Amino acid sequence: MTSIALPSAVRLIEQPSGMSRLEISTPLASASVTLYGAQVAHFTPVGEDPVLFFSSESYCTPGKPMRGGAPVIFPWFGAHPTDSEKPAHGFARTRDWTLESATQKENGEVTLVLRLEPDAEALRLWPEGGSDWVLCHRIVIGKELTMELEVQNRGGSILAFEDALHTYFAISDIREIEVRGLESTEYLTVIEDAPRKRQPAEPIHFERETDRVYLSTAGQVEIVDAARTIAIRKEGAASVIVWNPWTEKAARLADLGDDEWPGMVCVETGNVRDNGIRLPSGGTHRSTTRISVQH
Ligand code: TA6
Repeated sequence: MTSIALPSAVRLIEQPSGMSRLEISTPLASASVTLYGAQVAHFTPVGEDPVLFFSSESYCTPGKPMRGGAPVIFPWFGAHPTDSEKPAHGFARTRDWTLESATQKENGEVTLVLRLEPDAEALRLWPEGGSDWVLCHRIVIGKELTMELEVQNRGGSILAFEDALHTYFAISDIREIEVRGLESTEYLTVIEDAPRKRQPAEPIHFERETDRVYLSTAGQVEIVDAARTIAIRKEGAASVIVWNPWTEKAARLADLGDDEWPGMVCVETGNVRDNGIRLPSGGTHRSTTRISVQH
């Protein structure tokens, strides 16, 4: 599955199902990254509870997305804009990526770089993307988790895409937490009384299914839970998507346990809808998210 020399902190666990993953264990944190989808499935700093949620009912078979960790969304967010037959949230999360490098620093920090390049299937699903793009996911596992998506446009025309990290966070109870940092920010939604609204000048509290795309926001976002605060900082990611399915939608999701929805919240970072990217020929776009735990 890979010919890359792995540092001692990184082990390749090959699965007959094709869902090989890298297990990382250092004095700073442990983590698990699947080559399928280049997805950070688990991240736990030493001395902390797991930071990411991963559904016990998640699919773990090629061709199906995994429900948990930080799925990589590219080149479109949500349903395909014109063809409902195409996979929701694009195809990056259901493709095998190539491990380009795995390195470890003296302080224990591990950096992985995974790469996705166009193939026939990608061209079939996304003809407008052509064959001249490269998507890299650089993952740094330390006391913090850093995930950086880099898109290179090696073609001769503008490359238009959306990208996101659809990160699932482990929380005590969605009804008890609040999300700060999006006060007074405009958001899009398809499940409220208007498609375009504005967050009041107060944190987000959760009392029902919540599915919001916050636009053009640069600041830090925080998930404030009783026992800890999870801080999410970002650069090159103008959108923040906040989602919890609540009872009825959770019951419709075969890959989410009916009783799991209170223990998760998605706070996703990327560039979607009004914030979609139009990358000029020869250009590179980087979207970086840093996740840390504070007490
Ligand atoms: O996170 C926002 C969202 O687009 C929700 O509408 C919901 O569909 C969620 O993503 C999960 O999507 P998935 O395709 O992973 O089931």
